[in-house]
Amino acid sequence: MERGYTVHGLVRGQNNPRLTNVERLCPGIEFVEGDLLDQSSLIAALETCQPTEVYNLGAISFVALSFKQASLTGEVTGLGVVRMLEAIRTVNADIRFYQASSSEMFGKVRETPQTEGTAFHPRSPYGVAKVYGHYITVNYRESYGMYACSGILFNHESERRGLEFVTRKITNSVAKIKLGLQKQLALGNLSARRDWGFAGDYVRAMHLMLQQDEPDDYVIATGETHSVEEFCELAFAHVGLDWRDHVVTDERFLRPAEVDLLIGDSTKARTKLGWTTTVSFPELVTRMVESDLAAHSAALRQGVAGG
Ligand code: G4F
Repeated sequence: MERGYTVHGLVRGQNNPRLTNVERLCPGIEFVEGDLLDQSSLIAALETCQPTEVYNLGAISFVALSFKQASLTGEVTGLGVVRMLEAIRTVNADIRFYQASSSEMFGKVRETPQTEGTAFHPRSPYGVAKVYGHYITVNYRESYGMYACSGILFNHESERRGLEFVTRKITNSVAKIKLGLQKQLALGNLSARRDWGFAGDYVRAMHLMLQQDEPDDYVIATGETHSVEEFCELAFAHVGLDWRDHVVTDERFLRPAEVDLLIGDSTKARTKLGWTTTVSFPELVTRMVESDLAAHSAALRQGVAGG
């Protein structure tokens, strides 16, 4: 929107509770009804908005949930992509398309670091569905000459991250523990390693991909990897606490199959798109902890003021 775009957000369901959140965070977005499960609704949405660019970030994106709702994940996260591509082909084949592919496609990694050429070995129904989304995007580009790009994004975080994901779960708990609102934080696999970057930087990469002369696929990553344990250590230390005094492990948060290590090589994006990161790992942890601290402190003050 800062770049002068009119932005339409696709909303599904009768009374989607997330609508209020998005309206609060990004006032000015225009909403249009549509559902990745429903082909005709996507065609209608494109006919209404007449977009020049479509960013498909829609998915069941929580890996743990995908094990419990595997076929729904396939429908939304996988087949949803082909429905959107078909809608574009029907309404206006010149629309530029961005598919949010994921480093979860690398899964049980075949090489380190992972590049655009690394073979996929997904470890969850989510990862499998994303592999389908990735290849159908490549296929529509090759078959129909569509301007379709796939961004293979490694984990990207910010203070807007959902509380179910490990980074925000940690920073939110750190804030609550610091303020005396919570005592312990229960986590699953502490030794999993991720390449965590700042979401704002990654959104710039998505936009850059659609401004090139030719469509292509790009890995977007920081090139650093850190464990969940390291994330805890930094987050707790930021408020003067020792993570070992508060973190417990709980097998309920372990996954049937785990992705142990992710670290991306984004040389292609850095060279061809001129893309760079602006937020370091310690800065990312700090800004997320600070944001949760501010929110819980404010709520506490209001609670006290209101009796
Ligand atoms: O934060 P996570 O749930 O993210 P995950 O599974 O890496 O997926 C995220 O990044 C992908 C990009 O690579 C996206 F495609 C995807 O949509 C999503 O945004 O888990 C990170 C790691 C995992 O290894 C998990 O097992 O943290 C480990 N973990 C340990 N304890 C936990 C917990 N994860 C969660 N969510 N909750 C825990 O208590």
